[in-house]
Amino acid sequence: MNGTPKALRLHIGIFGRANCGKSSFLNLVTGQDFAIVSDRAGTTTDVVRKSMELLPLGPVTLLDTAGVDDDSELGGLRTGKTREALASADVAILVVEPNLWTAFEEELAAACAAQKTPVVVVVNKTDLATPDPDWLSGLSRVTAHVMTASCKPGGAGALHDARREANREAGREAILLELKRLLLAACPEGFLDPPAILGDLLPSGAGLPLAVLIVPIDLQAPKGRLILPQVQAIRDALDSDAAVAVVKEREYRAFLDRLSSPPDLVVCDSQIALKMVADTPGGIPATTFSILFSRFKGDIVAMAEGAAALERLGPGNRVLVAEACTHHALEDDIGRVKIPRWIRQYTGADVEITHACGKDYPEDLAGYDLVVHCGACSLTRRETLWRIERARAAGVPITNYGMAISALQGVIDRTLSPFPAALEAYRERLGAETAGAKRS
Ligand SMILES: Nc1nc2c(ncn2[C@@H]2O[C@H](COP(=O)(O)OP(=O)(O)OP(=O)(O)O)[C@@H](O)[C@H]2O)c(=O)[nH]1
Ligand code: SF4
Ligand SMILES: [Mg+2]
Repeated sequence: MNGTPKALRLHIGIFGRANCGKSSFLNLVTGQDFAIVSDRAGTTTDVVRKSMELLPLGPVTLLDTAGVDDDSELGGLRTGKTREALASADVAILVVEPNLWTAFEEELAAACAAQKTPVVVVVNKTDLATPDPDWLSGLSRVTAHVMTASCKPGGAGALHDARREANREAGREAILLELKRLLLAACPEGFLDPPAILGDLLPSGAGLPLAVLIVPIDLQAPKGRLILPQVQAIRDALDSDAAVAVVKEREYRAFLDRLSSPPDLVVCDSQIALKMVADTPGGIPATTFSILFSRFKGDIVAMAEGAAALERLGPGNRVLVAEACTHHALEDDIGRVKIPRWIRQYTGADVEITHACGKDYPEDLAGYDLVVHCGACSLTRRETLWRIERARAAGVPITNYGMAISALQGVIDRTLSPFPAALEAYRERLGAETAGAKRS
């Protein structure tokens, strides 16, 4: 499966000895009683497939398999199917019981290693026995991705006990979040391949497409060069057999007037989005570098939805402005000065704004009403997706600087127009936010 086209869904196989809780774990992940669970070893007799959306990984197929140590009559066949599932898995979840690692687990791990399938070990049934710390740390020789879990079934009357049900749901959420973290870290590179930067926004077929990039050459621009996102956008346009013109903000309008036909795409620095939109005739797809990179680096739909939360910020609300690297703050620093100022001007409220730099992205985001993240140029796509996922798990909307600026300047409908799914998500969320604000 190496080099798998990115459109394919990630296949996650669940393996382990009979009765260790593979089907229970599948049910926990899906949130449904999908696979049959019983205390009789050998319950799962064939591979059970369940496709679902597992954010931030996207579409996945989970494969629940028959225990590999099953020695019943059907064992050989089942083991054969389990073997087939192992061959087709892009990531293997190895479910084990606390302090139990025998030849079966060793053989499974070796089979995964032989075919270079990344492994996540889930030590299940931790409500029955506590894993010995040495045993647990010894698993690092198999994989760096190890977690503990309990899929303990609910006792009689549990469904009627609201508190117990809430606790169980919280436990499920915690297990799911840790699983997502490990899957994100373990999954093969190909599945996290970023989408194009802008090539797919240009027309293909007859004619030479033209992208116009408006870049600021001001005091904050590095001397003698362009910054990385600008260079990457140029390269992507060239890779897409398009022509690309780079122009400063001041010359942009005159440049447009010189063209005999309109450009196919205009991209500008977020901070001049308002002017770019005013200068760009309607009908020309127009966006910002930040919005392009919110897609390339992370999840544009989540970031667009998050921008709608600006609408309901009011006094006492808390916003986290997060930057992925530490840098010397400039006088009119975007994260420290401009974004806080614009948010307060827009909302007319004394919103509380906290900053987090570098690796200090808080573990617990639950106390915030919105996270506004920087462009994350120093983070990998995996890292950015994980930050977005943590916000999502805490129920906190997240957006990025450029998306927020477009919303605060009132031009986000235009700058999101090349991305219909993101625009729709923004509008839907905005509708919900404004309805909520009117009610309260
Ligand atoms: N206490 C406890 N019981 C669990 C846990 N996970 C699963 N079980 C129980 O263990 C038994 C086996 O669970 P299954 O999910 O059917 O195990 P399996 O690995 O799919 O089993 P096979 O399909 O037979 O290979 C069931 O009685 C489950 O309720 C757990 O974390 N804690
Ligand atoms: S966008 Fe974020 S990661 Fe990139 S330089 Fe700015 S603060 Fe650092
Ligand atoms: Mg089973």
